[in-house]
Amino acid sequence: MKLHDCKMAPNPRRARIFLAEKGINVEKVEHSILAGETCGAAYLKINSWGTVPALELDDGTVIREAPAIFRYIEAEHPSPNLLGTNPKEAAEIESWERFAELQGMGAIGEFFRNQTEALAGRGLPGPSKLDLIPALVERGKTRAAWFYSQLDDQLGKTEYLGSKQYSVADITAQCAVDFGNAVSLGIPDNCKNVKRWHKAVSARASASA
Ligand SMILES: N[C@@H](CCC(=O)N[C@@H](CS)C(=O)NCC(=O)O)C(=O)O
Repeated sequence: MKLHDCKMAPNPRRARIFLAEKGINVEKVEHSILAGETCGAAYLKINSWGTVPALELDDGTVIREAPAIFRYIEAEHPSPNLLGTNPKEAAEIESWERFAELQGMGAIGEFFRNQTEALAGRGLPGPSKLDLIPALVERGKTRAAWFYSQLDDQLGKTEYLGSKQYSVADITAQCAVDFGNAVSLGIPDNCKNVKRWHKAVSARASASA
């Protein structure tokens, strides 16, 4: 099994943290997004969507999309549980995990991508060849503020995002927040609950993955 990866990108980090939490070591194959390797012919043969992470199994199956990787690994290695232990908890975790990707990662990605010259002509991940849209920089910032406020409300009620236990919802939110930190969209000062939670998830050994 090997993980198609890009060390500086936030979505492959979701898979790396998940694997680290499970105590699973896999070979990592680095593909530089900024150098265009994920859109190059060699990588598109592995994953025609041109995205990372992708998990390649020993039989050649390629699993794309971080949540599909989570599901596969959790089924093969159930312990420690990261997707929820009963239907209600699993649903809560999945809703927050999706929110963290779509509203957190999505907003911060929109902010970052549309002002990054190195990504000109690559308006969306993968071989889209779409123009950047500068107006999405400001929109991404506004969306990110809403993401942080929703996170803060929830983390004022629960220790972790999706449930009482640490879960994949925390992993994706952590990757989104650290992406925000890296591109000057860090945790707003008034989001004390997000700060408390971020300190806790950052202290886990998996945070360095
Ligand atoms: N929904 C996908 C997101 C994957 C994604 O967008 N990955 C980014 C890196 S953070 C990527 O592959 N970018 C390639 C590009 O920008 O061309 C998942 O869950 O894996």
